[in-house]
Amino acid sequence: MENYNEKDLNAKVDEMFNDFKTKLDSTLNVLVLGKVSAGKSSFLNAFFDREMTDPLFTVNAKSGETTEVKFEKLGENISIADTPGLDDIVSENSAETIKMLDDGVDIGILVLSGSADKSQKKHYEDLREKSTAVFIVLNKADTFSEENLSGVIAQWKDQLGLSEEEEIYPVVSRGYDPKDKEIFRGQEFEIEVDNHGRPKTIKGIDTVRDDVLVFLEKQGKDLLLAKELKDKSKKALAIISTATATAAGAAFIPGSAAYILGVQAVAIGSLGYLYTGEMIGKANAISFIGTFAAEQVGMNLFLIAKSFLPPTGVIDAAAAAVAASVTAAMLSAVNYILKNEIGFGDKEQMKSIFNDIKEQLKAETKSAEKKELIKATFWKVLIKKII
Ligand SMILES: Nc1nc2c(ncn2[C@@H]2O[C@H](COP(=O)(O)OP(=O)(O)OP(=O)(O)O)[C@@H](O)[C@H]2O)c(=O)[nH]1
Ligand SMILES: [Mg+2]
Repeated sequence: MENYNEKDLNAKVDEMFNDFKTKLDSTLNVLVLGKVSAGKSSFLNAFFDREMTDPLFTVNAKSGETTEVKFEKLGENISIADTPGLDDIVSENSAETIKMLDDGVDIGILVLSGSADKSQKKHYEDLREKSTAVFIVLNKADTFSEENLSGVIAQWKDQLGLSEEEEIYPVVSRGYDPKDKEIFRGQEFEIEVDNHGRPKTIKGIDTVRDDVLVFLEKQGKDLLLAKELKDKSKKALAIISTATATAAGAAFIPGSAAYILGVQAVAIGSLGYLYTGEMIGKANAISFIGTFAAEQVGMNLFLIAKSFLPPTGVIDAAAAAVAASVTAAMLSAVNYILKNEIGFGDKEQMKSIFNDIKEQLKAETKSAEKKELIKATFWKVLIKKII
């Protein structure tokens, strides 16, 4: 056993957990520009995973030209401005949106529709200037045939002066206009919804959102968006497999017990925030780790670390597999409890879920090599089967 002491372990875990909390205290500012009726409000509803009957932005409220700036907050941290153009923000003196521009826009989204025209270049340049990252979508992709779509995108790239590699995402955000109906053989039908209440007409939004999430992860802001999504499973799986691979990698480095505990505590905090939108306290996160990893409830960090981390000098792939399996099992158990809204009250139940998962993982990773164990993709495949 390495020379840890309780004080050092606590200090390291504190530091990592506080860093994580600070990141979540930040804000996410999203600014959307695009011409009238391009589908900006529809796109935002789809992007933020809204139910058809509960849109964030009203779609097609009135016919004719509307140049109003709309501003919405999602929870404490997310601000969204839905605007026809920056000139309108200034002329309307939209205080909240002006503040957003001063604070800094994280994500600028240009919503295009129809065939390419030069008029959107100004919007694109405004977004470039104001936002950390710009994403461009071609909405109403359903109004083009498959064959024409790539040509239209190429023309838009040309008009906006984009390079070949810069992406324009074709999307369909239709479904939030209360008057909109499906027409089949001349008859009108209501638009159908999926099991989360989202219109089934939506297409391509996940691809844009995944890329936005990849960008936000680098800024430490991905959870702010991910917690808004109806389907948490993709992000939950990413949190669990990344933390597990990190724990496996760290297990090869002597003196990393505190770091591994910190990784586990932060991952528990992340899962809690993803599902509930609230922060789990550090003490709670540690107590979960104790529940899972230690023989008895209420062990201190030192004993917890000792119970699953290998002694110095014999850190081999098998020992790392144990540290990783414990990490994967505890996070999968936390995920199970959050997903099924069971509550963390029943410690015996938590332990039993944990032990079942740990045994499965141990069996599956017995002969895995070091280079596999430290890969998040390796764990993703295994954990996906379990959670
Ligand atoms: N066919 C099709 N129609 C869409 C799509 N997205 C939105 N629409 C429709 O286009 C119309 C305008 O959509 P909005 O979301 O209100 O557009 P907007 O850009 O917010 O419009 P303003 O706020 O008035 O500038 C509505 O009838 C939508 O249902 C799409 O992907 N395909
Ligand atoms: Mg609108």
